[in-house]
Amino acid sequence: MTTIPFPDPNRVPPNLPSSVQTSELDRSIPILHNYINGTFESDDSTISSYILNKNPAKNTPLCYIPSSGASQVDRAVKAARDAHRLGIWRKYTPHERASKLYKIADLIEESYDKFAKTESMDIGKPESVARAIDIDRAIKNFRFFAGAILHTNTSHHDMGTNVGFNYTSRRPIGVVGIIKAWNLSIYLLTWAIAPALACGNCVVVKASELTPMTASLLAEIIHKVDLPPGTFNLVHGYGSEVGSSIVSHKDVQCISFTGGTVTGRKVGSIAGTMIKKCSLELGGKNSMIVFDDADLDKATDIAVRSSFANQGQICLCCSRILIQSNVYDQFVNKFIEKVKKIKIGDPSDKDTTMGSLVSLQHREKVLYYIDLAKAEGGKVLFGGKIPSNLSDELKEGAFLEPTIIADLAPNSRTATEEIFGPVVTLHKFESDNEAITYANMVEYGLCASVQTTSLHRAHKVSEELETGMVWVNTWLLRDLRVPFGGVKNSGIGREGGDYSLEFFSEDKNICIAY
Ligand code: TXE
Repeated sequence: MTTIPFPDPNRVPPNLPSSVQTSELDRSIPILHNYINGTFESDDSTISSYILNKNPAKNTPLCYIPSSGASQVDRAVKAARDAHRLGIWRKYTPHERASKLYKIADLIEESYDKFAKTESMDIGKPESVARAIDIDRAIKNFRFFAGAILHTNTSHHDMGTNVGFNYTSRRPIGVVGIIKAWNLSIYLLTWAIAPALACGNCVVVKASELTPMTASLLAEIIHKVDLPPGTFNLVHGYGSEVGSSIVSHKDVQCISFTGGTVTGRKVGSIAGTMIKKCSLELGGKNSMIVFDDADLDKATDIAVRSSFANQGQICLCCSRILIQSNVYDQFVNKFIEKVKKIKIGDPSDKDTTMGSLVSLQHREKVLYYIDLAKAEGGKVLFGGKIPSNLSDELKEGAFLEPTIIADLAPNSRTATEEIFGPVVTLHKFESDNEAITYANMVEYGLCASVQTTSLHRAHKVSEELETGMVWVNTWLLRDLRVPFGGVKNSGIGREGGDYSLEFFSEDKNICIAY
């Protein structure tokens, strides 16, 4: 089994927030509580320590979350299991469930500003990005799947008269564990919570300990719409405690996970051993291929977004740009000119287009890779440093310049390992086949972006790429009905549209003899 190499552990600390004993809490900092069986557990005396969640742009305290463990998870799973057995939620008609999901979407929309500000502070992304992407999509996720269950259908197979016929009975699975990463917190959480609830399941949810806040805002909204107690449960804590307890709990029948491939392997191995349904949306090392017939103005606009959106912390970011050699210089000059216009600053400032990374530890990981790139012969054409002109308020933040590195071998570690930050490597290629070979030479296979004005080339190259998704002359243009997911070390399974409804359900074939 190929291992995913990781930076030098002596140089790069784990990407985890610190915790304090209950007795040492700073009572001026708010506490976000677990939400179990319809109750915010503000009096859980069994919690012995709390995780301190910080604003990564200012390195200032935002809130505490309970460092929960197996006992809190067990209570949450029991609540979900009992609720499912009682059957109030799963016996709602699709219309009744849809109306609750539409109500959740409406209440998120009513608190749009609060969600956007909170997500921005929690992750470090510009508030304008949280507003345009994350919160907009959270609302759309609930509305999309509320509508989906009103229009979906299941199959019927007729064996001919006097023989028999079959119908597919689609039912909820039961208790679903939803564990998501920090980079697009409420966006990823709602992408699984909405369909799981729409299909009649009960859920036990864990947000990343790095970005817990909008998950708690969602719990407040779900409490307001009055879902049957136990239908939705939120347990905060470290992944190694709460996440692993959810995955390994005997009464959790299905797991929807988004995160790193290293952790995804752990989750998948436990789910496999326990025969649980499991969807793994993992890491990526995606390529953008720029052919000589591409519109270079458009291609460089797309490259700025696909390289540096969310500070490069999106599994779909294209961190390797493969450029046909006869347009290489033109592309690079245009690309750098546009990257120079990126404005690093206070995420709450409306003019900011690049915020901070999610944590100082994660920035250390990205800086490690920039040093590795230099050691592997790379040349930093732009960026590569901690910005020197930050205000006093931002000096402690996890900021990093957008970084462009050239002259690395396409099979170098820097060009094949997931960095998950604002770093792109540039590589020349001669022929179409060489571009495809370079694009496919990584262990990941999430997505790719192909820039060409030749339809033939677009079809041919897209078919040859070992990825779950390809965008041609665009990037991250999303239709929620399409299959979303990767191949190789980017994960297993597809979510989106009917793929999600099928994943979060159990289909039973019932055959009736005439
Ligand atoms: O993910 P983790 P992290 C990549 C990116 C990043 C790396 C690690 O390279 O640097 O993954 O990121 C929970 N059992 N992506 O640290 O550790 C954890 O609490 C069960 C790509 O965020 O995988 C969190 O809620 N759960 C990715 C979630 O898993 C566990 C987006 C993800 O944590 C657990 C983010 C365990 N043993 C990072 N350990 C993408 N594909 O979008 C942790 N968790």
